[in-house]
Amino acid sequence: MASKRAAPSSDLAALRRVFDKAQRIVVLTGAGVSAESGVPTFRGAGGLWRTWQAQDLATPEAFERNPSLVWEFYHYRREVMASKHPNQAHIAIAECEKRLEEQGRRVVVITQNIDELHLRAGSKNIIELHGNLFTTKCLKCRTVEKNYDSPICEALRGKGAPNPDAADARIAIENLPKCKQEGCDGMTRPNVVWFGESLDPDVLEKSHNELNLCDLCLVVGTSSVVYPAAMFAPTVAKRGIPVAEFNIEPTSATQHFGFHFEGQCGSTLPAALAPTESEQHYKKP
Ligand code: BV8
Ligand code: ZN
Repeated sequence: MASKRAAPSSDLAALRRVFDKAQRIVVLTGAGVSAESGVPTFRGAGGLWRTWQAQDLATPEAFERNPSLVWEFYHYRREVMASKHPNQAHIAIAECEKRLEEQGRRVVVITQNIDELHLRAGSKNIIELHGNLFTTKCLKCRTVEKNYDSPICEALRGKGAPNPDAADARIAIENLPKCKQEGCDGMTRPNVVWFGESLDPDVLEKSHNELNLCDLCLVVGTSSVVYPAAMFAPTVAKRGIPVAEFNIEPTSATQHFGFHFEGQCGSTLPAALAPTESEQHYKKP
């Protein structure tokens, strides 16, 4: 019988003592960290676009079958971000990274999100596991391009409405977003990792390196159901490193962690990452 681990602690003072000593902190985030910014999560009520679950459209098969529909979905999510902003959780992580860097300590965000809110909050050490909503990949020359165009192409202007009765735009392939490389003109796709696609090996290697070196891991706003990200924090916990989960409810991974703080991470995370007693006395060399 596997040893049943004691229930996770919700003693913030105990976590803060661990945080005070930590030199290398990994913050693993999922859609829940952006929930209070108004960005719909995958599996919550907001996980629906028209009559689709996000994971029905975030696949190479869906793109193959109906690139116009998949581009409408990503176009909608890009346009939605114009009115969304980093919340107190993103800001607390970015401020903590900056403060601790001056003390020679490292904070790195490993995010499953593609919404760029950690970047916009000021985080510098960011690993995007599943790509980025504002980059495209050319199917012909494979170039990955940054792209903040709104709309990303004329044919998508005004398209992407999320309501179930909205008609699909049925855009011809030649009018979908194109590569901007000189003389290429190839068709592009969103540069995100779809279900059934492998993560970028460099991203995986960088992530494993940070996870192997960290002495504290925070897991924020993820249901821990999508692999391989779902294994990251439990693997750190198995190394005997403290792991603290921040979520509005327990998850399938909670049992692996020493700490679980229930609540909206826009409130619970800033309380956990605020300057500690000893930091007040830290003097820059
Ligand atoms: C892979 C980018 C190797 C796109 C995403 C069959 C065939 C092929 C693969 C598989 C298969 N079966 C299983 C797999 C593996 C699959 C997988 O894990 N599937 C799951 C569903 C079982 N994984 C993959 O395919 C990965 N690749 O394995 O490659 C391979 C290759 C070929 C064949 C086999 C293996 C690739 C996965 C990446 C998919 N892309 N995103 C896009 O965004 O459009 S995943 C997407 O969902 C997000 O990126 C995110 O990572 C993911 C999980 O969602 P969460 O972030 O956890 O969000 P969720 O809504 O679920 O939860 C939100 C949480 O926040 C909740 O817990 C909620 O309580 C909490 N919360 C809400 N509000 C708050 C809050 N917490 C705090 N405060 C709040 N205010
Ligand atoms: Zn190209």
